[in-house]
Amino acid sequence: MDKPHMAPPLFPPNGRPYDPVVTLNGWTLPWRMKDGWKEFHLIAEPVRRQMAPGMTANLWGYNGQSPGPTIECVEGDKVRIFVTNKLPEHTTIHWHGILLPNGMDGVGGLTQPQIPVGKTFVYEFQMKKSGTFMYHPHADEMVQMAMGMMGFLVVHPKDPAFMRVDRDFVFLMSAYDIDPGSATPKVATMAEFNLWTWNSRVFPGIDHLAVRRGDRVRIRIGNLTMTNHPIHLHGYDFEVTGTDGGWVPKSARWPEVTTDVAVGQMRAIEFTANAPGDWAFHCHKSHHTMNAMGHNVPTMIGVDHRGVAAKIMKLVPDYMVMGERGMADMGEMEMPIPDNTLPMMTGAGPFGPIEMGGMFSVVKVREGLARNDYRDPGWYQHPEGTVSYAWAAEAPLAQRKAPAPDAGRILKVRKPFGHSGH
Ligand SMILES: [Cu+2]
Repeated sequence: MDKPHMAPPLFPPNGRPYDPVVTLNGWTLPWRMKDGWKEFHLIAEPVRRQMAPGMTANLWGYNGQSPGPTIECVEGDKVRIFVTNKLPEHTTIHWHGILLPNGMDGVGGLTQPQIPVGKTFVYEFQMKKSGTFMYHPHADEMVQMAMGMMGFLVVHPKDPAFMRVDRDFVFLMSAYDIDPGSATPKVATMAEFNLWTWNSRVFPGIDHLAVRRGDRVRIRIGNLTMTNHPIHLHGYDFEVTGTDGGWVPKSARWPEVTTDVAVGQMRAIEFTANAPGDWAFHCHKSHHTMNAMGHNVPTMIGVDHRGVAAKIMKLVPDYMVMGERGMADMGEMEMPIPDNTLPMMTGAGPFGPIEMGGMFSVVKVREGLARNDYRDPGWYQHPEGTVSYAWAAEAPLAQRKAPAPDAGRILKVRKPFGHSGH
């Protein structure tokens, strides 16, 4: 797969019928039927993945892309999955959440020998239940997952009417530590990642989720990063209807607008798209909606450093004064950055800079889209009088808390330096 854009849903050409999913910035792996078995072929190999226009990373993945293609099958299917190892080291594949014979579980050393370089192994099992699953290596896991090896696995219900939705989106969350100006992740990083991705893409490279008004929508999310991600949708409340353990019974669901997806977990959320608009959809950790940046910068809010800046500019003509009013300026400033590096916060909307990066996209709910049309419908046209507006007259007096008695005192504080944590 050479394109970073979402492939149209792959309707099953044979086997049991089902309503296919769509993979954000990804695709579904075709199969062949052989003597009642559904045969898939994954090739583990180094890939190049464009994370957003302007930056491409050297990753490892499957069949030309990271994450690998989505595998779709149906409850009851007998699947045979060939795995060819074209990596420079051995690997395996573990089928996360699938109930299968122990020897098919893919844990190198424990349930099978690792797949040597250049060899092909076969996994065979029957899909006992429908749901939301994933696949990833269980061999040199730290390195192989830090390099982007993972993929989505959806098992559709045998009865297509069960849990039926109109649009079913899937993506995996992964994180990378790629120094500005470079292209290969630092695989030993444990916590300080600088690129928080959905399907190894960052905003503004992540597909929009185009939805027809009135559609029942499911979004399935899996987390293979090293931390949890509270995933937040604007404009709607939703319910978690499935996990990697199975479907959640109706009586056990509750309404949410944010659902935390912990490490190694998957969540399927559902809502009925009755409110048109461009609704932000993102991780609620504010550092996870940013792209790579140096985090070792002091807080400059309230510091007047114009005098110092003039002196520095004699030595460094390109020096930029920034941060004393906050950092929003960076959303539009044209600061020189190294090649193959994305701005920390970026993206342009109909009203100006969006000032985002990382795990951010937009659910675009529109009237009258065609049934399987996932193309970007453009920006929302707001009905007259429904957009927040500038107040032309004098602002009415607001109540404010009385200032503290010592509010006028100037505090002389040495600012603590250093910020190394997310
Ligand atoms: Cu996050």
